[in-house]
Amino acid sequence: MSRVLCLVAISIGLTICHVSPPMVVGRPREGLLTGDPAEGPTTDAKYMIYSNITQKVDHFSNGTNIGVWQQHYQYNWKFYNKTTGYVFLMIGGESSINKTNGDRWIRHEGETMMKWVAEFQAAAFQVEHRFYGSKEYSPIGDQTTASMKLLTIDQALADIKEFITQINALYFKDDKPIWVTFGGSYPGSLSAFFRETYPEMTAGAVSSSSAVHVFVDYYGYAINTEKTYRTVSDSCGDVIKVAFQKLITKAYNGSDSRALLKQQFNLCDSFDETNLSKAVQFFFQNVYGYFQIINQYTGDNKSNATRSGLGVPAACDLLNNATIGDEVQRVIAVMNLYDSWFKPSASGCRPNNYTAFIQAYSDTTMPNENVIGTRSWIWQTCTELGYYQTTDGGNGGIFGSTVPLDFFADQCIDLFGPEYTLDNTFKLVDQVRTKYGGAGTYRGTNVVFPNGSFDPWNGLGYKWNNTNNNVDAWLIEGTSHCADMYPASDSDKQSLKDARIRIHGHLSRWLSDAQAIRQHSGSTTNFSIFTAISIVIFSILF
Ligand SMILES: *[C@@H]1O[C@H](CO)[C@@H](O)[C@H](O)[C@H]1NC(C)=O
Ligand SMILES: *[C@@H]1O[C@H](CO)[C@@H](O)[C@H](O)[C@H]1NC(C)=O
Ligand SMILES: *[C@@H]1O[C@H](CO)[C@@H](O)[C@H](O)[C@H]1NC(C)=O
Ligand SMILES: *[C@@H]1O[C@H](CO)[C@@H](O)[C@H](O)[C@H]1NC(C)=O
Ligand SMILES: *[C@@H]1O[C@H](CO)[C@@H](O)[C@H](O)[C@H]1NC(C)=O
Ligand SMILES: *[C@@H]1O[C@H](CO)[C@@H](O)[C@H](O)[C@H]1NC(C)=O
Ligand SMILES: *[C@@H]1O[C@H](CO)[C@@H](O)[C@H](O)[C@H]1NC(C)=O
Ligand SMILES: *[C@@H]1O[C@H](CO)[C@@H](O)[C@H](O)[C@H]1NC(C)=O
Ligand SMILES: *[C@@H]1O[C@H](CO)[C@@H](O)[C@H](O)[C@H]1NC(C)=O
Ligand SMILES: *[C@@H]1O[C@H](CO)[C@@H](O)[C@H](O)[C@H]1NC(C)=O
Ligand SMILES: *[C@@H]1O[C@H](CO)[C@@H](O)[C@H](O)[C@H]1NC(C)=O
Ligand SMILES: CC(=O)N[C@H]1CO[C@H](CO)[C@@H](O)[C@@H]1O
Repeated sequence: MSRVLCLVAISIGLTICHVSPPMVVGRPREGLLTGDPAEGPTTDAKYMIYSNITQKVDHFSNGTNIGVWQQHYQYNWKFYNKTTGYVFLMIGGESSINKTNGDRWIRHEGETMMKWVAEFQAAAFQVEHRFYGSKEYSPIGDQTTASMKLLTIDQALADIKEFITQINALYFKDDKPIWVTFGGSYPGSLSAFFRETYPEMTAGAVSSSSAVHVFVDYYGYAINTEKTYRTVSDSCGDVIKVAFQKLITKAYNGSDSRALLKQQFNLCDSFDETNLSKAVQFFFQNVYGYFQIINQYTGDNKSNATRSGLGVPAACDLLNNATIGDEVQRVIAVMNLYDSWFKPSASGCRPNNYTAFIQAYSDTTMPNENVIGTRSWIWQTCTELGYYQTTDGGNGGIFGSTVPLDFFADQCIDLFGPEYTLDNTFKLVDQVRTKYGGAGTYRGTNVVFPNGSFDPWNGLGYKWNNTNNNVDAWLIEGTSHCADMYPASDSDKQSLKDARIRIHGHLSRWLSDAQAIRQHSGSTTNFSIFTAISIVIFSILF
């Protein structure tokens, strides 16, 4: 995908591929919905609807002058059976749904949700997240700081509520539909938060690899990344550690030494000698980014790259191979392996200019998907999510103390203005954690939280079962980020096969429970499961 994106970008005269590392605050440069065409059948176009609904720009303002915007959605009605009335919604987020294979979650019949769509004869929808679609499908049409204030979790959840309401009126007027939401990563958190906030709208929620415990200084990501590499091969972790120590020495050993690094790492830009500490932070963040992204998708078989072996074991084979050269050269070999799949720029050089990075993502005109998605994602991390992948776990870590909290704090100020301080981020992220309960006091019911043991995000995952609330959370041994969402294959680990069976078990229980209520609810057009459940509980108790 990134190869395609880079070519498109170049052909329209952009140099964006020169500025952006492979990962920006834990989000792949291309967002979550990248990947090759899934294997298996694709729903015929005649069953697909690509359209939009009118949404309020601001759901929480009572002003008379409230604008509207068009929210894009995709609908696959091939399997829908109105007798049972099931509707599954894949929640969008982190990128546009309107790109090559952006509709894969509701069109590729091998994707796990689609298997269940076919089995339960459900309608399948995907809805775009505000501020991730193109200019014409965005609340304001720009991404100035003033406009971005409308990019909040609360607004996104209210969009989903409004979406379901309008879709019911549009397609399911007399069907009394039963909705279930799905999502992975940040949209997985939305799936869980939606269940908590508007329980009357759905029967349950699947929340895959969701970091619901929003947190500012998530140095646990680096600790977990180290753990994955060491689990695969302890010596491989040691090699990374030696390499990073050598690199730290070289980076501070004068401009000649840095010029050598530029050459050795095939960097597009020289280190900025006028702001050395920032330049060195940026360099390390980018090198660390390769180890993050290789870990985050290791063994998930979601794309040609991972299916062909791009992952931690392959990286460790290189790192443990002294024939390649010293530890630093082996780190470069790992970066080359990644870049052989996802080219960092047209000429193949690696971005190394923080100023250019900031300049590119300061563009508020929504010129292309890369700028839109990256700017919105960084905004969300600065204001509500945190997720800063620092190396603040201490000097003992294999990545050293190379990426401090300052790096991310400066980024918020540099992109959004002086009021977006670290204090502000702490305050806002705390508010979100308190409001939705984080990993400790989540209040939703009928939710599953699968998380991967190799997924560096899992430290922020929901951690406890809550049988009273029918919340089930567990760790899938040996898988990484969102592995349960991708097409099943015979070669999948048993733990992953079991995880899908377990999610399926919950899903089918939510549906049959809701169905029982639906059958009893007479001719109510505005069917509310919550109200109906209360009635049933009431009638059981009395
Ligand atoms: C969707 O939005 C586009 C762009 O704003 C608009 O031209 C089109 O009429 C909308 N379609 C629907 C079905 O509302
Ligand atoms: C808008 O009106 C609702 C209901 O009347 C009220 O709860 C809410 O506080 C008002 N919001 C603002 C921003 O005034
Ligand atoms: C729709 O669902 C009903 C109830 O489960 C079933 O009897 C019917 O056969 C289904 N229709 C189709 C076309 O499968
Ligand atoms: C989707 O993308 C295509 C091509 O980039 C564009 O022509 C179309 O208007 C977009 N549609 C929506 C709904 O964003
Ligand atoms: C530090 O720089 C000096 C002078 O350029 C060079 O001789 C030396 O090898 C460098 N040390 C390291 C560890 O790169
Ligand atoms: C270096 O960059 C940071 C972040 O952009 C900025 O806050 C700082 O003032 C810069 N330092 C110098 C010396 O330019
Ligand atoms: C991925 O692999 C499939 C089949 O092996 C091939 O058809 C497709 O072109 C590949 N995609 C890319 C982007 O390399
Ligand atoms: C180690 O690297 C060398 C040089 O690239 C290669 O020829 C050799 O096959 C590798 N050894 C292993 C065990 O991968
Ligand atoms: C970094 O990019 C900025 C903006 O494009 C440019 O002015 C500056 O010369 C670049 N710095 C280096 C060291 O290449
Ligand atoms: C939740 O309960 C299941 C068994 O029902 C167990 O397998 C799982 O590990 C538990 N999860 C946690 C986080 O305790
Ligand atoms: C991915 O596929 C390989 C080989 O086909 C298999 O060994 C591995 O277990 C699969 N990964 C997962 C997470 O199931
Ligand atoms: C529900 C669950 O098992 N969550 C786990 C996710 O991964 C972290 C780190 O391995 C565990 O601490 C959580 O308990």
